[in-house]
Amino acid sequence: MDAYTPRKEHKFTFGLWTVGNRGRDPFGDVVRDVVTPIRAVQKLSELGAYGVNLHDNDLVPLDATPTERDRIVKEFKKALDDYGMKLVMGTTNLFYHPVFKDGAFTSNDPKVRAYALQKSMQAIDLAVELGAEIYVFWGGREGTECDASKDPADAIKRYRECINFLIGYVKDQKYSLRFAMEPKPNEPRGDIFLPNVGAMLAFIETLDDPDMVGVNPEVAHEHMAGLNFAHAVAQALEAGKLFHIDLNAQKLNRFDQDLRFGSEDIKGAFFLVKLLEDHDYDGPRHFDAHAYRTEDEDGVWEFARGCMRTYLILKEKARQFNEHPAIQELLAQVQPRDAELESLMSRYSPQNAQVLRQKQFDIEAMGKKGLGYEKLDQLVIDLLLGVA
Ligand code: GLT
Ligand code: MN
Ligand code: MN
Repeated sequence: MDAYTPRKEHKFTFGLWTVGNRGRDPFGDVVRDVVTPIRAVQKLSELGAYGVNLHDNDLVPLDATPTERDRIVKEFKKALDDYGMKLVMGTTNLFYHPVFKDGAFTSNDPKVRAYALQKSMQAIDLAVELGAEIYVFWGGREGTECDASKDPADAIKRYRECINFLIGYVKDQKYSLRFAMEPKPNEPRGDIFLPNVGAMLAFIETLDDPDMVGVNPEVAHEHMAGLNFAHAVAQALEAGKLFHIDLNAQKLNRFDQDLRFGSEDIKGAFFLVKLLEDHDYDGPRHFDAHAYRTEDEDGVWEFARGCMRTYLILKEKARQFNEHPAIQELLAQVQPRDAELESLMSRYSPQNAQVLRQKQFDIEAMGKKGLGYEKLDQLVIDLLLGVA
């Protein structure tokens, strides 16, 4: 036990598929044994996690009979209770079976879209039965390689129709469930529709009940698109749309690596944690990542421990940043206040416009002033490297 030991109140969660990842990749087979859902719940609880997340088929095999389904669900519920764990988020696997090879909600084939809706309704029932309050949609197969095959505007319309249908279903069932949509630019498709947080936020506003739907941004996915993840998350937070978050790490311009949180781009990870903590984000912190393929089961638990530990170390660093005298002094200098100008700009009025027009600005002096960001950034580096 030290200051960086995770506790339930930190709201750390893991998908069953994350610690259950067996290391299969396009070039090689599985390298480690199955971690059953019950084992995952038990071990993650021991490590200090708050809960788990699942796809329908992470728990209930696609070909399970209704009796088998009920038995599996009962045993899983018992494990959650026994180990004081929550089922926080549910989602549908709409990408693994060959039926989804050209998309689920955006497939050209109405039969595939209808099956995707049927599967989603069942998966929603399962998630709600287990206590989930958040439901994620990751459209992994919603895209194309062959752009001749479908009109992308039609694809968006179909996507909207399906999400609206499920909004209707949830309301009709009186479930207390919010949706979180997860963007990704590519992989497994050549290109995926609604590829980043900004695109997703715009799409959400066109739905039947935008208030019920937010985003589930993932570090690796925005990085694959070459974007600044903290900026994407900030936009979602500021819009009240950060319903869930997938934390991991990723080298730029690579395949979706889903590395241990904070294992790459430590500065980016720091500013992300600082953002979440400064803004009192109180949703779950989900680690959507997996252990290196070199690892056995012990390595999987080291991976899980590492994700949570790094988050807590960065949280402490964020606290130190906010109290660091030299950093705060520099920030005060570069973030000046001007009550008169701020009030003038806060709202348009003909009077404000008139006053603003008359203002004199010494733009030569303003342009010449150095901002001290080299010093500021180095102070952050010193802090992160433990010498501040
Ligand atoms: C899959 C994907 C993740 C999604 C999961 C939810 S499944 O592992 O890579 O980013 O969050 O469907
Ligand atoms: Mn994810
Ligand atoms: Mn990923």
